[in-house]
Amino acid sequence: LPAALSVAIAAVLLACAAPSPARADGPNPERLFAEHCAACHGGDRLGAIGPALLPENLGRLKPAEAERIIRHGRPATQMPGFPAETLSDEAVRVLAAYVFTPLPEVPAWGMEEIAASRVVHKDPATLPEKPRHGADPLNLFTVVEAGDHHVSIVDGDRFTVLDRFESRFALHGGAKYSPDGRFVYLASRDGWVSKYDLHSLSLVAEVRAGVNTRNVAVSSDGRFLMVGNTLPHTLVALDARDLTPIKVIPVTDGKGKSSRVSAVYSMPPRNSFVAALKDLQEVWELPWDDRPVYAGLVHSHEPGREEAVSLPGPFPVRKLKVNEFVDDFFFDQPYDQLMATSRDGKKGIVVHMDVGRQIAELDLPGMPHLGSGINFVHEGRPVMATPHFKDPVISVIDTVDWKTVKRIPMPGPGFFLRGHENTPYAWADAYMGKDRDTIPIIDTRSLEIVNTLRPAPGKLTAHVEFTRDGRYALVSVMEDEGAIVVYDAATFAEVKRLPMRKPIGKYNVWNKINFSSGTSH
Ligand code: DHE
Repeated sequence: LPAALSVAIAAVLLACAAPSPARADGPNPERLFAEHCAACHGGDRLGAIGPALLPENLGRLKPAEAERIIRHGRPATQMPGFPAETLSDEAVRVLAAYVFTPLPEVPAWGMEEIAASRVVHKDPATLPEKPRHGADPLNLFTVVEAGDHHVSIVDGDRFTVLDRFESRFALHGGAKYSPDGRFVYLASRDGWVSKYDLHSLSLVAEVRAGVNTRNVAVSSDGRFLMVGNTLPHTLVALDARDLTPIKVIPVTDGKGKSSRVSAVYSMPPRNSFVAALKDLQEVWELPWDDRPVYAGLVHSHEPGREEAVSLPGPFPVRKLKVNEFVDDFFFDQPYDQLMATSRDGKKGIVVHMDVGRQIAELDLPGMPHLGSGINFVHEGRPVMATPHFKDPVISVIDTVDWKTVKRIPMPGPGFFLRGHENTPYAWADAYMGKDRDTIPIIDTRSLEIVNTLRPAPGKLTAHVEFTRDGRYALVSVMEDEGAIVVYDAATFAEVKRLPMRKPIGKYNVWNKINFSSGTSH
């Protein structure tokens, strides 16, 4: 049913995308797009696995850069390069120009459309009080299988699959749980948010909160979800009970410029969501309780660049001006400070959330993937570690003086990193390198690699998550005929192998709801 609904919506959206007139000479842009781009970016250019390709949505991208990306691909994404045998120079130019051509009409996606998209599968009042399975409800894993767009719920003690259901097309990013671990929320790249009940193992409700979505966050009081979109340029607050939309917040600077959202997360100690923006040099904080956490803390950062507070009503926006466009960010463990980078920048920045401005710069070349960072204590100092998309290193940074403690050499540039309070080891990958079938394991005491696993030689292997007690580590062999491989986290011996269809991420309930220092936010 979800797939059928997706197709129906795609058909409606497609109807909005009238083709531009065919050119009499030279390559035909619509035909080229349909042949080479539509499978990932949608026949209507509104996005699917890949982002929407519309001038409104290309933000900081320049036409020459678009041509380079078409030819050479984009690192750390699923965007491949198209060599000269596939696309001539002229075809590349035509395609790049095409994506900067406005659609006659971009579909509106406001309160009305969001509310109309909502599907209620189960009346929340009919859900059981206790789990209908014998597994530890706080040691379950939600596994996203991209191969056939399914989700598996895995018992984290017996390593068996309790349920497997069809998801929306192209789920992306971490599953998010209600604070009690009872419900899981999933977001798809094309804007669908699904709520699933881990007691009855059934879908509760779904809503399409955007046309192209980055991710979803859950308030730590469990009442709200906040969805960050790249199309339209909005943040959307949902009622966590049944996914009813509460508020659509336009992401603009108030002077006519709008922005895609890079990501939104919750900051539990502050009772607020924080969102970073791709096209405005601002970080936004949106409190979910009725007491603005920042009362009296409105500082100016530079003359003429005052921090502004706008939008009365629920989710007022506190805007922090920063010196970078933020693509990727991370928090220190107390959630006082935010580290952020722009994908094309050489430096990172640190924003102190109470002070309300940038307080430090970070020396972080090589495209760090801060979203995959972890926190731990090294020689008595709080540090964070992050892989880099471009450099074969893991950087370890002191989160007090913001100095680089070490750049640990790795077999290749990586994507993800995971740790856990009950193990001294952090598990990485070499996703972006030629040894992409390896899982290097770092001892957080010596900051050296102590073991390298190769669960399925020749097959892309990445993304690790621990059981709630940190005794076992689950690793994804990310191939269509892939697997989740369970390892003993102390001896590194294989314990079990569960066949899966291109498993990407997996998320342990306990680790996520307790904001484990070794897991993602
Ligand atoms: Fe992700 C998380 C952005 C490409 C798999 N990725 C996230 C999050 C963001 C993000 C903002 C945090 C969401 C959350 O948990 O709330 N991802 C991006 C990109 O900008 C990038 C580089 C380009 C893009 O295509 O958007 C990108 N990501 C990918 C992939 O190509 C991956 C490997 C496969 C896929 O499914 O698209 C991929 N991203 C993941 C996974 C997570 C994720 C598995 C969750 C990690 C976690 O442990 O929480």
